[in-house]
Amino acid sequence: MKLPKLVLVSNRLPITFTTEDGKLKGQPSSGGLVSALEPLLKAHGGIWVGSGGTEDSPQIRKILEDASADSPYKYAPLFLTAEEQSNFYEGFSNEIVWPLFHDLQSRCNFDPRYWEFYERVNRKFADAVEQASNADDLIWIHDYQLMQVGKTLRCRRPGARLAFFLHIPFPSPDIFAKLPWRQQILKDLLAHDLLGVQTGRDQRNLIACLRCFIPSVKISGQGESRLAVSELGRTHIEAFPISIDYCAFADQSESEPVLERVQQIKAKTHDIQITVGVDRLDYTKGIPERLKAYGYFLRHYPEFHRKVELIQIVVPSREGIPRYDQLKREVERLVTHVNGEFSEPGWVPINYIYRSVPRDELIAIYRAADVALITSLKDGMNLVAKEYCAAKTEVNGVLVLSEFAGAAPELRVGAILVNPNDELGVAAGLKQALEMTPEERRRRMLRLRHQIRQADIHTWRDRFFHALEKTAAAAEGQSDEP
Ligand code: GDG
Repeated sequence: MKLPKLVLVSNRLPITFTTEDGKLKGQPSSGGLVSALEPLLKAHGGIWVGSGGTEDSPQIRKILEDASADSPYKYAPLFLTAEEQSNFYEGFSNEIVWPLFHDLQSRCNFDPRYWEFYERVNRKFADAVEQASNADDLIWIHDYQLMQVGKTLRCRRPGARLAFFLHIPFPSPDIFAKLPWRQQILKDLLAHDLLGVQTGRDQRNLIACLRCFIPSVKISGQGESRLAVSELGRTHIEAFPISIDYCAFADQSESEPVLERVQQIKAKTHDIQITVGVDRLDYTKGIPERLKAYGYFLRHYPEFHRKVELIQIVVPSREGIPRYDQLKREVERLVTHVNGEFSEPGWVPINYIYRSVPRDELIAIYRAADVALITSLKDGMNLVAKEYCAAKTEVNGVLVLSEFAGAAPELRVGAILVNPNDELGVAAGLKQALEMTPEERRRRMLRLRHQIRQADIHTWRDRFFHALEKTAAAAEGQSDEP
């Protein structure tokens, strides 16, 4: 397939700036969006438009220029003011859209000032994209912070090729209805030629919302690919479950440094079964719920004392936002509580790591872990689930996965699915995993690995581009068939 020139747009560039010993440094950002898209842009080339933060400086520009020179793709940064960052990102994006789209509407703060800034910053992104791109480039906008960029670009360049992918879930009409700007956001999304969401659940919800709040829209097609036709144009709506670079994870898992590190970890844990949890610090990931369920498990199944350990990695995220600081304290309190209740000399049931660890270390922990315990309250996909399986090249290990993660429909073939709100159910799922025979572990892990291998990030990209080609062809023929 001939791939178009790509201009990828996301809120942040995949580089984060930190100051170490008084020296400014650029580091790879962590998080699902970057994990998924970075390998793709590396292989494909193109331009990545995104915010470089709130401090425009010659040093930051220089770091980005140098990084662009060494990389197969180029960075096109824009910079926000502190006020924009606070109202657009922390405010509209993370106090409204993020909780609402994860079905946690009681956490929303519908401040009208946030909306003004959301519109303003989305226009600013559109300006940056316009400057960085040519008329026939494919402009691929990502995620909930940038739902209005396409609309502005469409007004300026009616023939532009515009695609959008939403990394988080799309809520049902009952929940979406709470948004004061619900109709506007839906109309903005219809400015794109192709609208990608993670799962069939999200596609159904989005279509139901369009039907409820924009009654003039005509929806055709069935199943996977649907077409929305309105006075705003034609938009294909399809589910594209995002994935990982399976081979890269599997290869790295077999590498010398990772194998050595696994041996070190195992030497220290002897006959203890390791359970792992890896999450950005976020209330949607169900970390307190997991810790409570783990506490319940230890309380009710004392035969597992000194036989299990939970390695819980929490990556700092959205620091400075009060809800996130509160969550950090809650997680620390629960870790202390469980460890205080059950620790013995020589055994601490939770090994809590509050920082981002290097990728080799992360993969070594996946490889060493007998169980991965993922309890998201709701999740667009959850790449950790897929990464864990890809790293298990010895075809062992058990995945215990929230039924509310976007990954659940694909991975139900081999995972133990749990309801994260059901403390007893999660504890039972963990017990089942820890007691599972090696034969059953192998059988389930084979199916999981097969599923992830055949639907990896490259397949995801190809499916997306293929859908875009079909969209363009259908538009030429002006058929109402998706
Ligand atoms: C959003 C959606 C959707 C984590 N700790 C470390 C580390 N990570 C990497 C993991 C993984 C990524 O961060 C987390 O991805 P998730 O998918 O689990 O979650 P979000 O960041 O919330 O991502 C999500 C995703 O977008 C993609 O569409 O799946 O639903 O919320 O790749 O490996 N990486 C390193 N050290 C760590 O300590 N190196």
